[in-house]
Amino acid sequence: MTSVEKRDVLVVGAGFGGLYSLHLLRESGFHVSAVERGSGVGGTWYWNRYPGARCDVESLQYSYSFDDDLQQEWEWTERYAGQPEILRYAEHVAERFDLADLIDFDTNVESMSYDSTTQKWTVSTNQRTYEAAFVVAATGCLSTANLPEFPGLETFEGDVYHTGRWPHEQVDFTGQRVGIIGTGSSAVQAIPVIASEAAELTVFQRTPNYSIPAHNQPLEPAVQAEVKSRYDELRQAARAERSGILSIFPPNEDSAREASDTEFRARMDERWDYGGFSFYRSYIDIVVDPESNERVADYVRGHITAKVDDPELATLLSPTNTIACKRPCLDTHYYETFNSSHVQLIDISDHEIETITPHGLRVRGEEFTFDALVFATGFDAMTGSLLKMNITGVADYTLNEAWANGPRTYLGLGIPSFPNLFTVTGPGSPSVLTNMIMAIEQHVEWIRDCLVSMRDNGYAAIEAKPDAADAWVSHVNSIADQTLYPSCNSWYLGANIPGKTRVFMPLIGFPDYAERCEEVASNNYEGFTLV
Ligand code: NA7
Repeated sequence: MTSVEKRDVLVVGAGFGGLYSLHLLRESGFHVSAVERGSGVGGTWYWNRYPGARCDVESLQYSYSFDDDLQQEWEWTERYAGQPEILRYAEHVAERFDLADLIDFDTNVESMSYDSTTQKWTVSTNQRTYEAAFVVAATGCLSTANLPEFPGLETFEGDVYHTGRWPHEQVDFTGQRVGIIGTGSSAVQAIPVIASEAAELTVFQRTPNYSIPAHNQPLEPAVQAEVKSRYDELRQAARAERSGILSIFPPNEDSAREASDTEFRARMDERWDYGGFSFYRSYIDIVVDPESNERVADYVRGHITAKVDDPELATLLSPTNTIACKRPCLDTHYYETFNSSHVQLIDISDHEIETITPHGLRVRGEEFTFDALVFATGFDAMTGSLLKMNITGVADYTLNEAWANGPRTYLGLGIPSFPNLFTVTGPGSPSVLTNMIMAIEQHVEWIRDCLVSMRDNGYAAIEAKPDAADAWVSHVNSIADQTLYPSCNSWYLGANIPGKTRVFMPLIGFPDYAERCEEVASNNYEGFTLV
């Protein structure tokens, strides 16, 4: 008989959510460990090693705030950190806080089920079985790659890559004919870098995307020192922002629709020249008022037209949908890359890729030949990794059944019928609409406080109440419905995955959310049943 590893808490995932969970829960006296399907820590940053992979949140903000020595001592080198630097940071955190020994790597959860009698989870993995009173699913929001079922894919004789599962060894496209499918954030980052190596790069675009220049640059030591001298104050100010991200531009209540042409142009130019997501803080109503939205969209299209030499190509690269309802992209010379004669854009908005062939692919009745194919086709976001774990809760009810009509959580932290299971940055929480590390810290601290409170008060099980979850799902959707977010086929809605129920998954607005979580805790975990 194989032995069962017993834990107070089993954490699934060793990305930023998992690492912080391990640290805090061990510090609070729980017997805790983690399972991680990768061979190292870092989560998203472990898997997404594609050329040009970079965080769109500035490095001085996209970092842990929980330990002052860590935030003071770690030196970032660029305004936006690249994947290798963020991965080094995650590895440093694991080493600094002595976490690696708590992690079972190369360990994939195959199934887990809750026993209502023992009030424990049994978690089966490809390596061993665990029994834990609590499971913390720190499985990431963008961690299950979406590779659509293109017919003939297995016949392709060249190299195949997915941006979200990039190999660890250096990939060199020098002299190669490369085809890339997709024009989301990952592609927007990868295309300029792959183009700088490849002999020919062909981009297959189903929907064009709005992208704002990142204006990445080396981080001046004086800037870094200044931020570090006021870190606590800045972190606190960030938590008071809707997105949890601070901008050098103060928020305002102005409407883009009402601005004069001169005022509008000056403000937008200033944000464009500064770069980054501050662009979207220029006016309060960009994701609320269709006219304001269109005015800002048109401003970006003007830049695309100015950057791309061939007017027809500029038109093809110019989106017409609502700006910012799909996750906005930041880039370094994305549109300019299409001015190179070895880069071509193939518009497939009206044509599915018919088949992958041994030497390339066929679309619009035309055959394209490649040495390598790159799929930048995104993720089964927010629910994909949770549903893949084959989770069975009380009375043999599976998570796949529970979420057949979309994810149903309370606060994005708990799920009715699945007691003692917490989701870090789960659907229904601000998560991907914020600075993820900040959202992770808030969630993990809430979970730790909850577990300590249960231990102190002699409770063994906590479960979200069905009516609390129903009300929460309605709340998340009613907030989204007041905006333009649900108006296009984004992964926020699950609309990028064929057959996935269309439900707006993240909650807009971090500060109100964090306050609500605190209220719930101080009202003796209102909306949860404790036994
Ligand atoms: P995204 O943003 O989901 O982009 C995926 C891209 O792949 C997008 O352009 C899709 O076109 C395209 N796609 C997906 N399926 C197909 C098929 N079947 N045929 C052609 N094209 C397809 O994923 P990313 O990895 O770029 O970014 C995900 C997040 O990671 C990002 O938002 C950041 O938060 C970090 P579509 O738009 O669906 O027409």
